[in-house]
Amino acid sequence: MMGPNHEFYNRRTRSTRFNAAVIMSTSWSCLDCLRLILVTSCLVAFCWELPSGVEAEDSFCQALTPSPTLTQFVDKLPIPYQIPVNTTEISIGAWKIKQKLHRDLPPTTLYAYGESQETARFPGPTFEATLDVKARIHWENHIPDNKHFLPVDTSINWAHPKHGGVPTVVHLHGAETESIYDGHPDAWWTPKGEHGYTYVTQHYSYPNSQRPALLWYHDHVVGITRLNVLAGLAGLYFVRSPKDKLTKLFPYGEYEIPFVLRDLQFWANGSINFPNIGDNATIHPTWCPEYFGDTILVNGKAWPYLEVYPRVYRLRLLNAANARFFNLSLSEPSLRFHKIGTDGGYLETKPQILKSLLVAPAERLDLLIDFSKLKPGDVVYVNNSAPAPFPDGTDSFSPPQTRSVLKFQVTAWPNSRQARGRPSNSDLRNALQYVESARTVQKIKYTNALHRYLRLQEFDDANGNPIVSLIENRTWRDPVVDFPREGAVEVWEWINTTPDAHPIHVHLIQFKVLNLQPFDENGYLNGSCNIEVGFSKPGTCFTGPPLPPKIYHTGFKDTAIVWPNFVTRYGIRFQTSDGRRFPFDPTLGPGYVFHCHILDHEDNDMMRPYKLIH
Ligand SMILES: *[C@@H]1O[C@H](CO)[C@@H](O)[C@H](O)[C@H]1NC(C)=O
Ligand SMILES: *[C@@H]1O[C@H](CO)[C@@H](O)[C@H](O)[C@H]1NC(C)=O
Ligand SMILES: *[C@@H]1O[C@H](CO)[C@@H](O)[C@H](O)[C@H]1NC(C)=O
Ligand SMILES: *[C@@H]1O[C@H](CO)[C@@H](O)[C@H](O)[C@H]1NC(C)=O
Ligand SMILES: *[C@@H]1O[C@H](CO)[C@@H](O)[C@H](O)[C@H]1NC(C)=O
Ligand SMILES: *[C@@H]1O[C@H](CO)[C@@H](O)[C@H](O)[C@H]1NC(C)=O
Ligand SMILES: *[C@@H]1O[C@H](CO)[C@@H](O)[C@H](O)[C@H]1NC(C)=O
Ligand SMILES: [Cu+2]
Repeated sequence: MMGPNHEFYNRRTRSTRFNAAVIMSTSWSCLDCLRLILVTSCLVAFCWELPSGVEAEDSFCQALTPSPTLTQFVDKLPIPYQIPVNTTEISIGAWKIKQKLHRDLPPTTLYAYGESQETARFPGPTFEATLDVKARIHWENHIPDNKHFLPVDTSINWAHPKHGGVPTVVHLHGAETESIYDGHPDAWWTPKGEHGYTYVTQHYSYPNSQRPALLWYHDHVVGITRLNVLAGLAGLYFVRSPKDKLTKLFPYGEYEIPFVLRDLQFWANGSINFPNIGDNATIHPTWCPEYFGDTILVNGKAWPYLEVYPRVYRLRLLNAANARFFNLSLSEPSLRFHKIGTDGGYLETKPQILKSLLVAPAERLDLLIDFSKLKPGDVVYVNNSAPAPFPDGTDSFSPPQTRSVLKFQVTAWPNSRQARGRPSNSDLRNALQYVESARTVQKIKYTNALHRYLRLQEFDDANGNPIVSLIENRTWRDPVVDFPREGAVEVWEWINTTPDAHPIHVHLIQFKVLNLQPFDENGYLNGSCNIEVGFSKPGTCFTGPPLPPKIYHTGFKDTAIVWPNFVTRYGIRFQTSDGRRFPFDPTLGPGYVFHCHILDHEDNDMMRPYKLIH
């Protein structure tokens, strides 16, 4: 449940960033004015005369103007509509839309997925795929803008379409799929028909031959993923096992609730407030190391409520935020989260009974909550206690309102349903027993595994502002150096020398977190000790033994939290998550990628390509 022992790591200060944020976010101050003068060279007199807020079109990295105050829990939780997917191809577009994200907020401009502009929403439609039944989707781009409505930073590697337009490409996160359908960052397309150099097709096909799980689809264009996903290009995708459907042991239909979490910041007119002036605008005009919004949304509504009957519910949770981690808890002390699955499907261990849940960007959780002992009229809040950035942030980016997420409102059964629909209270026990009995623990041998060492490193400017974070000191554009063999078992050791926890995602496969081990960061970086010495000899930088994976690391994962000042080891088998050969040739096409899922990091080179070989 707890993070690693804090004594193990060596905090670097973040004072520059936090001080600026505290000063800038309070109100229109002299400092704001000075910074505006510096950046936009407006006149002092002009600055002082304008009323507070109105002129603040410029938005400083990590010092955003607070959003308008919004009453919490006034909007009903929306449920994205479902579309079954199978071998009959359907067309899904990216559209420019306006959507109401809160009762009192004017409609917000978004880019979103849908079959038409009228039906496009954030989150996009929920796709319902069936195990081992191919799904065909034709992904289209109908975004009419010549220029993105969010600020593109051209100083970082990005798609750079010559004829303008907003490029898009779709990654089905967690899917075990051919690389031509994986949404490779350079395989983008624009409405004008221009595309990136690894583009092959927009007619995608997903085999759905993997452990049944909740996946999600989202944009993945090189250098603007953070903008396209923030703009709304994301949605859920279930791979369902027909067996699960038949047993009906788990709450389903209206009792299975998709729960897409994210944070955003707004201007009073409803527009998304995204920084257009970077920490160090000389180096990166608009790029900002992490985007944190002060408004928490679930399924595209700010602080919604959900009416629940006194029974068991299943929550399918995704953290779709750019950078915010959530540590969720329930205000009703008698309730627990029963965690039955994660990114790669059901747990292979017993369900976990938890009071709190740490969930990083892109991670998913499959949860049961039993409201059956509660009375009509009872309310239960879902609260959040994670600092931002995680784990060493202060309150600057987690103002009090970000501590609340959603309100469950317990309601009496309608008379009509009292008789038929009301399930017995033993539901939870049966469901949990089913998960336990259905588990097939896969024994994977790591003894002869090849080890890859992947150093995560942040580079700062002279004032301590992060400028870039790299993996093995290589950029996205450096050549591929990682060529795992199809079917091989490998251990990927993430050596995190930065102050942040990074949710590191590997495409194509589901992995297991094997362990994590603390090390001396200074010694490692100055070369006085070593880590990359193989399995037989222990590295000399370690300051303690390997620790077992944390509770949020268990199960099959495609994205996991890599702690600062620890080496986190992923055990990877380059096969399907259920231990079969891939039903396609994974060595073909542009290849796969691994990256940090803090999208602001990913876009600024914390992403690398990799390719499989036979
Ligand atoms: C999450 O919050 C709970 C309190 O609600 C706390 O006990 C727990 O340590 C936190 N988890 C992490 C990983 O910080
Ligand atoms: C909304 O307000 C912001 C801040 O004043 C401004 O920059 C933006 O252009 C406005 N958007 C619209 C659509 O009016
Ligand atoms: C296949 O998907 C289409 C489009 O969503 C749907 O209309 C149809 O019912 C599905 N067919 C099957 C056999 O599920
Ligand atoms: C949880 O959030 C609710 C609603 O904002 C608040 O009233 C309550 O005090 C919070 N509980 C905790 C433990 O923070
Ligand atoms: C930007 O970085 C350069 C190089 O480190 C540094 O000289 C300059 O002071 C930085 N500017 C700001 C505004 O921090
Ligand atoms: C990273 O690579 C650059 C050249 O691309 C080199 O100048 C620098 O010394 C390297 N830094 C580290 C820490 O390896
Ligand atoms: C390297 O780091 C170690 C451990 O922090 C420290 O003891 C040592 O003095 C450093 N050496 C140099 C050359 O900076
Ligand atoms: Cu990161």
